[in-house]
Amino acid sequence: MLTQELATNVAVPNDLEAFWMPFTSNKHFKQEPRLIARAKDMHFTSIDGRQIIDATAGLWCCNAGHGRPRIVEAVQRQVADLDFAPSFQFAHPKAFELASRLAQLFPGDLDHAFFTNSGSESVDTALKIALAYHRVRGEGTRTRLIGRERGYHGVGFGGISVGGMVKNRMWFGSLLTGVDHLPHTLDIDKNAFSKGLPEHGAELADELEKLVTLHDASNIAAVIVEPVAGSIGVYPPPRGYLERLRAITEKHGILLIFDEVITAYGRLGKGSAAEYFGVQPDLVTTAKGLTSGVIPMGAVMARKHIHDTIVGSQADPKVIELFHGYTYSAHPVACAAALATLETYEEEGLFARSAELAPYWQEALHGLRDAPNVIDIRNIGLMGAVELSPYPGKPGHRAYDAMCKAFHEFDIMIRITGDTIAMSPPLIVSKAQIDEIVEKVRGVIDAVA
Ligand code: PXG
Repeated sequence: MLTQELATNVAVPNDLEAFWMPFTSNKHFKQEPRLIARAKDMHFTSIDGRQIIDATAGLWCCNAGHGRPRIVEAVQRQVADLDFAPSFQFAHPKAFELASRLAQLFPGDLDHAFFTNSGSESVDTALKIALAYHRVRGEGTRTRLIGRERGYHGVGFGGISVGGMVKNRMWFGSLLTGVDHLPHTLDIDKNAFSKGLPEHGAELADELEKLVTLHDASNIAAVIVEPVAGSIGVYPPPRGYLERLRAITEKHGILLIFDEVITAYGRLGKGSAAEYFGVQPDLVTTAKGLTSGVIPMGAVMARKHIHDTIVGSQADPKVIELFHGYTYSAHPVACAAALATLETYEEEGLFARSAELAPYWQEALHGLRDAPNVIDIRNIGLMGAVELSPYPGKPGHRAYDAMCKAFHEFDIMIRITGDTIAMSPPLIVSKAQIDEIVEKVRGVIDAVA
């Protein structure tokens, strides 16, 4: 393949055809590519040498920022020392060290970590653990899974079945059977421009009671929700909603799974949304910020009784208790990256920093209320969304144009979903950079008015 050298000294491919890009409009991208060469701290460097401020922490994952020395060095060292060790029937020390660290980080008795390589795998893992748990306890009729409209739980068949984003489901056949969905919680009529948690909508959790009445609790295994719906465009939960969901699931012996692929590791100023909201789920799915995006890795945190029930189910100690796992579960390089990431969070006090910045972020973001076509602004922690009205008859196009202009003309990376601009800067962002992000987003919104 021919290459050319540009401002960044990075070889640029001149044939973009072979890479079938995920969740991308391939045709348009390849006409007008957005290529990234390097990253450091709060910035990407585009292939033509421009500094692009990262308002999205990559894909909600680079919570410690980019090119952080401790993480880079840990990965370099680990890959030289132990590039791979199997986790089926063998192991390496860092896997145990990391699991113990995570057990301390997550609240209550979420004391056991099952390692995966992505959020999607974490979700499928958690759903399978939920089913196995009930079966081992002799409640094998509990097979139904309940998700929520507009939820995003990755792209495995389990995840899209409990997920509620129509485009992610409609092409792929019958999915898992025995799945129901709670209603989503966005109510722009009542809650537009709420700062933090919206006041209206806690009662939407009561829809779960209707599903219990319909199916009987004895057939329901688990409910999975994102404590803050991220991918759909940042829907903080209505005040009291998560508490109600916990009370109803507990009453009926249904497991509650929080999908914290976005919300864990400081995004809300705490180790987890479970801690932030003071609501104790039975299983927590994570990925992304676990390694600050540097190496793919996910972890499912399970409460003690779930782990002990499954692991304790076999009298014979030589029998495998859970027939599940991935070749790369607890990959040594990923474990090293995760440990160095957690150390970076701790050393630099990044969770506390995120909490301290959240009010500043909120006010800065809500300063966009008077920008053209803005119909709602939502925020919590260091997550934010600005919802725009669509171009007439062309849903999604206004935000798509915004993303392209943001990159090419305003030197900022934003995420979009429908006509919503979503942001989640690395937790190292400064107040001046928050101002810069908001000013650039205002320019972008003006440019697509
Ligand atoms: N659960 C949640 C809550 C997520 O946000 C996944 C599962 C799946 O993770 P993996 O690692 O399999 O992609 C996610 C991922 C976006 C965006 O722009 C969001 C995600 C991924 C890519 C883009 O909103 N979330």
